[in-house]
Parts: sequence; C-alpha cells; structure tokens
Amino acid sequence: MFIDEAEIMVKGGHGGAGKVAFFRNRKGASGGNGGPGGPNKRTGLNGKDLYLKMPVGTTIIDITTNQEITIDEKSPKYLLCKGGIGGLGNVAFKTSTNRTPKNAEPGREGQERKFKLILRLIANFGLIGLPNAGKSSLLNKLTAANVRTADYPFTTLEPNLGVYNGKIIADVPGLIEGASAGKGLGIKFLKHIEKVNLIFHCISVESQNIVRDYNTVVNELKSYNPQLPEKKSIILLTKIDLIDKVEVEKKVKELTKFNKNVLPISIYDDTSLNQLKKIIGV
Ligand SMILES: Nc1nc2c(ncn2[C@@H]2O[C@H](COP(=O)(O)OP(=O)(O)O)[C@@H](O)[C@H]2O)c(=O)[nH]1
Ligand SMILES: [Mg+2]
Repeated sequence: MFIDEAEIMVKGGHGGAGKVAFFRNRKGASGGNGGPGGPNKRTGLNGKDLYLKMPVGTTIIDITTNQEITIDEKSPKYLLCKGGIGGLGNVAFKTSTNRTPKNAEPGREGQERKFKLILRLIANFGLIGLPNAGKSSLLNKLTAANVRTADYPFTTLEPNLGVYNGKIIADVPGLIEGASAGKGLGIKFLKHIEKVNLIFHCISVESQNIVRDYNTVVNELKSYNPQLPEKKSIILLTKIDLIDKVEVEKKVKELTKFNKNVLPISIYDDTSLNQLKKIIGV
C-alpha cells in the first residue's frame, strides 16, 4: 500500500541518574554524572542516537507548534528530540563543609514531540486529468512502469511513478468534479504534483466538452492549492487515433483559449509520443 501520511510520537532517551558513591577510604563522594553515572567520578555513557530514515521530500510538522521542515538532499539530518540531561552525581554536591553528600540527581526525561509526516513525491513531471483520460497508459508507454489501465474510471487508486531518461513522471489519479470535497479518491494525491516542474494535463478526445472538462480539473486544483493552476503546464489532447484529423484540429483550436501549449497525442502514434519524449528528455 502507498502510505504518504503518518503521525508519530518521538521521545528522546532518559538522561540517566547520577551516582551516589564514595571513595574506598570514605574520604569523599565519588559518584559521577548520569546517565547512569559510575563510581570514581565516572560520567555515564551517552545513549546512542536513534536515526529514523525518511524519504527525501518528506515534510515533518510538529503537531503542537506547527513548525515544519522538509527533508531535501541539501539538509538531510535533523534533530527531532533531544535526549534528557544526565543527573549530577554526588561529587557535584560536595562542599567545603560536606565532603560526603548522599544525594544525586535522577536525570531528566528526554524531549517528547508529536509529528505529522507528509511525503510529497519528488517528480519532475505530473500527469493529471479526469479518470480515463489516458494518464496511466502514457506513463506505461513512456516508462518501464506497468500500471493497470482500463476503460473505466478509478483503475488507478494510488499515484504511480515511472522514469524516462532519468526524469521521474508521476501519474496522479482520481481527479473528478467534487474531488476537493472528497468525492471519488478525493484530492489527497494532489500534494504529489506540488513539486513537479511541469504538469501534463490530459484530456481525451472522447470528452463531450473538452473546455468544461479542462475547467473542472483546474477548479479542483485551485480548491486544493490556489497556486497549483499557476504551475507550468501543457495540455495533452489524448487518444487522437479515435477521431479523424479534422476533428483533432477543431479540438486543439478549442483548447488554445487557455493559452497553453496543446500537444495532440496517442499511445498508438509514435510521432506524437516522440514529441512528448522531447519535452521530457530535455
Ligand atoms: N484508442 C486509444 N485508447 C487509449 C489511449 N490511451 C489510453 N487509452 C485507453 O483508455 C482507457 C483509459 O486509459 P487509462 O490509461 O487507464 O486512463 P487513466 O484513468 O487516465 O489512467 C484504457 O482502456 C486505455 O487502453 C490512446 O491513445 N488511444
Ligand atoms: Mg490510471
């Protein structure tokens, strides 16, 4: 299963107690600091650091403070929770009048924090569009991905990734009218296109109203994140093998009103696929 959100509780180690001990001759305190401290003023060992491995692209949000950081290649290591400070041993409590104090500190609790983890896939390109627009078929055609495709909606229930020429392409499923209100798969997967450099907005020639279908998807993007429709995008008019050239031209013309580049394409037409590969390959 594809998990892209999780909540975790992290707790730093306990500091460990300081030691109450005395030198053999009973001439003075010898308990070292935690944790836990040893005799002969030995300071206890520090606990081993615990590292949690997370994929690059994971955002870590402190649920209490809303403070957030995102793991990227440049800053791969963060301290989530500090371990507790060790307690002072009885040596620390020696005074000129009391050489043999019998008290030591217990050591402190480690820090405890709750985090929400959100994974946004790091993809260069994102395929979006209504169900059945041909997104998964294109991903399969361009890359070694082997995603199930079929002529009914919601064959793809999770985002899929493929690699072409070292570039990662994400197939983001399930956008329909009302997705932002939770219909269908909802818009939970849209976080995965927030970081792509270029969006391919797929519309099938089978659409009865390509302008309306285009707007439907853009509106859902907008409800999720008002900046998303501002992202660089290209319209892919898909499955052009199903209609004749004149009809394709007409539909391309209809789509030019959105001031986007429109690329007519079919998985059965290598010339059009090569044009798409050129865009991805650079
Ligand atoms: N004729 C034709 N059918 C296609 C083309 N691309 C996809 N399809 C078919 O359209 C249906 C939906 O495709 P799919 O990739 O699952 O769409 P998705 O829901 O957007 O991922 C499948 O039956 C595909 O075989 C194409 O270029 N030409
Ligand atoms: Mg699909």
